[in-house]
Amino acid sequence: QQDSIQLVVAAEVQRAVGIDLHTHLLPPTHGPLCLWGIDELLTYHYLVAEYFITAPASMTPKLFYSLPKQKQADTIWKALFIDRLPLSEACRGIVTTLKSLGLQNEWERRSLKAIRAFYATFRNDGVEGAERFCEHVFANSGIEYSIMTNIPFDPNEEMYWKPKRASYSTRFRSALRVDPLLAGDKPTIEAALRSSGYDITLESARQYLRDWCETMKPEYMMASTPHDFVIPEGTLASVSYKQKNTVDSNALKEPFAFVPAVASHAANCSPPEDEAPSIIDEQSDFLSQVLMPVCEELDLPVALKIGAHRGVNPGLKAAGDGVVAFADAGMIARLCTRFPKVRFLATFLSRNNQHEACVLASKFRNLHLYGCWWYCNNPSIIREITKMRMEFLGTAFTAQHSDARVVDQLLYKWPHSRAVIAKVVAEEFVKLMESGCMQITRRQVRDEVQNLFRGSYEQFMKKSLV
Ligand code: RAT
Ligand code: ZN
Repeated sequence: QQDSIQLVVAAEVQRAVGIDLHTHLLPPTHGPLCLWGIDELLTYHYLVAEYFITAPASMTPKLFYSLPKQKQADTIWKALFIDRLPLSEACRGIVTTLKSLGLQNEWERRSLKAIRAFYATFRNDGVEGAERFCEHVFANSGIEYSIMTNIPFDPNEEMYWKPKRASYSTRFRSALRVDPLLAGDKPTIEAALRSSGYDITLESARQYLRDWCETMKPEYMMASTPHDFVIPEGTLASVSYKQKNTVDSNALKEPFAFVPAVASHAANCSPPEDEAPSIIDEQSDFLSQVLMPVCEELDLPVALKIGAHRGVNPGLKAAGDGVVAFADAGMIARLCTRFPKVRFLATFLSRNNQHEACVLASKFRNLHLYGCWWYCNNPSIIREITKMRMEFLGTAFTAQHSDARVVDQLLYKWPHSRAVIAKVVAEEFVKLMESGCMQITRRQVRDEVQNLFRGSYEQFMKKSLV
């Protein structure tokens, strides 16, 4: 019976049609912002970072980035796929993707030329070809739709939304990314308000968000918190951005110069809301005075990605982001308590935060855990995190999101994750059966699996918090 439960779980995980809760994918109608194809795959920032581990000293990041994209791809192909075996997770992903596209022979021959020729058959048909390719990828990865990362503060993206929102494929839904609000990045916020003709006041900042929500119709707001993001205990009204005001900024360029979250920073917090100035100034607290009120008003959740330290090796650009910062997970508890009507989706970058995250998710009905993010998106860590979450939460969490930047990546990130998740789920079912729950139906297996791939998220999004 244990063998058969394993087979049933594997089959159900395989057939589950999921929602990809966080990606950086944009629809083909966003023109060059929709990334797909072998050159984009090979220049994915995970592979750029891996390439530089063994790159010759003569190849500096500056030189690398000055090359045309195809040359960058050629360089990585030779170093990571011809001179070595593609053993890392990101490298193996390319092999899985090529196989899934029917390019096994081309891969075996290491013929980048033949692989490019395959993609050209789509590319030659312009947006239509891109749509066709996307459709193929979504259908084959078992994903109904992916949630984008839409950044209003990015002028490159703005043109696809304004003056008139372009209609785009239903395979994509929006999430409005608001990192500058959590980072207290006053210059960026002011510049965005100014360039769109808003006054520099807190009410205008709220209106700016409302207007973008009206345009993008996001499923949720989202942000990755700065690595030293703190909400001091006891001062729930406000957030402190330590590095901005109190820490020598040079110290923060050092990879390990993390500043511990200490309550003394409460001194930097904004005054309570009733005394809050309406003009944006150094004391403005964009989280409690702008983001949270708009989320409450529009009943929009906030998805937080917690624990990334950006620009650790700035020369590598996106590939240089992200020493994993152990975060103050208590700040999630403080947010959930202070804003009980706001739904929080959360995922942590540090493996060390995962246990605390599970405990917190069992304490707050307005908190939902999702995905194994970025440096946690490796089979061994997905396994560990998923198991831990199931032991704490049953299936009341979302097992995975892809974080894909290139459409084709759905063809490897999802199968790789499904393989691990299926094993973990089967193990948990076997444990349950061994404890005496012998009558488990296929329907029950299907429902529980479905929860992990979309159901729990959908229930969380619908549940009433008032
Ligand atoms: O995984 C990634 O691609 C990272 O670079 C980040 O984009 C991260 O996922 C994020 O959304 O901040
Ligand atoms: Zn991301």
